[in-house]
Amino acid sequence: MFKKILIANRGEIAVRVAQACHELGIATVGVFSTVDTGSKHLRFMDDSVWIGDSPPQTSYLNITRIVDVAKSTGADAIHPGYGFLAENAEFARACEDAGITFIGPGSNALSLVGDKIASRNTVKKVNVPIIPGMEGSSADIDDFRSMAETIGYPVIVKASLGGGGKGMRIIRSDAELADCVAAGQREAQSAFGDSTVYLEKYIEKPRHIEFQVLRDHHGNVVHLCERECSIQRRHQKIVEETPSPVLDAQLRHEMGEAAKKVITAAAYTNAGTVEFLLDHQRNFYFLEVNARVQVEHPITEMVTGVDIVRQQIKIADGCRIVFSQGDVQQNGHAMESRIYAEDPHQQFMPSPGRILYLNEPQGPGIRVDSGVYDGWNVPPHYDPILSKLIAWAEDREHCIARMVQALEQYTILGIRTNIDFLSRIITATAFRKGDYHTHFIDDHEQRLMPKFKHQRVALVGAALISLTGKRGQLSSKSAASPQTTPWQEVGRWELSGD
Ligand code: MV4
Repeated sequence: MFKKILIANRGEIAVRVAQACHELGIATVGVFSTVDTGSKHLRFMDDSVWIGDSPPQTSYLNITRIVDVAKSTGADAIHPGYGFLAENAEFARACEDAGITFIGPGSNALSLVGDKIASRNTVKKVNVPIIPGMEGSSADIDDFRSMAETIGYPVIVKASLGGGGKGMRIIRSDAELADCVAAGQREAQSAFGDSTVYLEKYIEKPRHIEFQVLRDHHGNVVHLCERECSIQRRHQKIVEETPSPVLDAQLRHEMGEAAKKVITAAAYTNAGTVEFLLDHQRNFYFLEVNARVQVEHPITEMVTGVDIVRQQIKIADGCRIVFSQGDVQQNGHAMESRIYAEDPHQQFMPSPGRILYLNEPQGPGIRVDSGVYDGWNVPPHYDPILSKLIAWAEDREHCIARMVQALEQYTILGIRTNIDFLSRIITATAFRKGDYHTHFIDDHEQRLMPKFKHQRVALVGAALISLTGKRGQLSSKSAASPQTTPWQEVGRWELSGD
């Protein structure tokens, strides 16, 4: 087994990976940028090394520097977490060349799944359904036009090296086609350094369902069932759950087997996620492979009992997966809410700054994967995710109840967060019924957006209580102590009744 692993990341995922390392008796090397000198993840490292200035380009994306630190500290392997260099084939190759194990797929598999046109062709060969569309790009707009006529409008133009929605454009008629393809090419060039785009049939309001797969270096492959990630805003997932409210055993089996075929066809090893779109007739289509541990991996861990990060490390070390598909079971229901430092009142702009007070929820079935602490100054340079709140219970209704309570208990003062916004999603009638899709947030904007008026009333109320000293009247739950302020006593609260 590895003796020492460098964790090339920060925040909650670096903490998560360090914990898995220590459970396996593996030492950890943390890395940090200038602004991250006091970051929480470093408390979980045996050794920490400064890798550069605060901008990601000079630190967490600095391939040569990170490989050099791994060499000089004697690390045998690097875990990239998610984001930053996690799906960078050049980085995986640099690790391979330096004799350091990259904990993820090989650089060839990484290149293949990073190329949408190439992966569509690979997937098609093993008879997994792909969205009808082009199987190669073209420099000729007439090829786009004839494909659009064959599959019918609406169509969508996508960047071959794209992901996360960049370079995508929906085209609803022939009149828009040429301009949209050209705009897609320009956007792809500037975002990915490659202007290759292709056309697909546009699927209206699909559900996003992904399968977690593990594949070892001995050809063993298992899937750990699905995660439904349809609740997202601007291609950023916010709430995920498993099982999906819409899959039955038959469809789960078909999609799971398809996911394993995709991973095997790509000669992919380690943990990977196969994303599918599900349309209203319950047809599923391969979308893409995510070649990393995902933000939302904990919900799969909660229902299957499999520690995905531990499996990643063991697979990278050459171990066999010791359980088979028949051993994988979904036990109960799990849901994740992503806690972001962003302001729903200001178009969800990032809200960096000092955390003045932090109360993370706890209790039966509650897990918090957190990258922050009380007093930490959340820097503006990186993704604004603070933590992930995960709830587990024996069924979906109880899981929702636990999530609602835990969000209620979650207090972060000093910066703006999306916690109230998350509560409104979880308590929305359509969500409770499992009746949602990838356009849920747009379609329910009225109900989900915060209401300024009530916040102002709340602020005045709190100020009055503070001045008059009549504490404890707002909430019977709080045990007033002379050391605390009303803000701390009341936790999170909101006036309603519009
Ligand atoms: C689509 C689609 C509909 N039809 N492709 C968005 C991110 C990128 N990975 C793929 N995406 C989509 N591709 C076709 N042919 C709708 C989306 C999409 C989406 C997909 C998954 C989760 C959320 C989404 C939100 C909007 C659009």
